[in-house]
Amino acid sequence: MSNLEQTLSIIKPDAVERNLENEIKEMFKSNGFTILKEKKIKIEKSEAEKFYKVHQTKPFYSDLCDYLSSGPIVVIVLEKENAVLGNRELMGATNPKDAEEGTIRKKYGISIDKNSVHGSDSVENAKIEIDFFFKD
Ligand code: IDP
Ligand code: MG
Repeated sequence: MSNLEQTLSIIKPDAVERNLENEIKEMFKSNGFTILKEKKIKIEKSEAEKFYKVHQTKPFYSDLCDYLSSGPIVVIVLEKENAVLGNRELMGATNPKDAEEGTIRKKYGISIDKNSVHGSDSVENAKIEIDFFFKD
């Protein structure tokens, strides 16, 4: 049965800063994802705090929000069959040290905080996150 999904990816400041935007987008395309929407933006810390609200009790929350708002990011809506899980697999583990060979974070991630990409973790959150950046 067909299960076309959309998911939100963010190319984080560490990757944009190293000009990895096109290489990462090529990885999405060569893995069968369609880029439906994309924009390069810079967000305020208050917006990062909203986006990462689920992590507000974590010790790394403030640093995380400082980081996501520290420079330009590219927000992307990806579409594919089972896109949410597929993107999580292509991204690799949160800590690049634990990421599998061939994943984006293994290839480009620097550290657990500078791990180059974000990806929605469920279909429900994907909808919320896509709306967050693309609701007009
Ligand atoms: P995910 O990005 O793989 O979904 P989450 O657990 O949702 O990982 O965490 C969101 C982001 O917070 C991670 O991508 C990472 O940059 C950062 N993060 C997660 N855990 C830690 C930590 O233990 N120390 C510092 N930063 C962390
Ligand atoms: Mg997450």
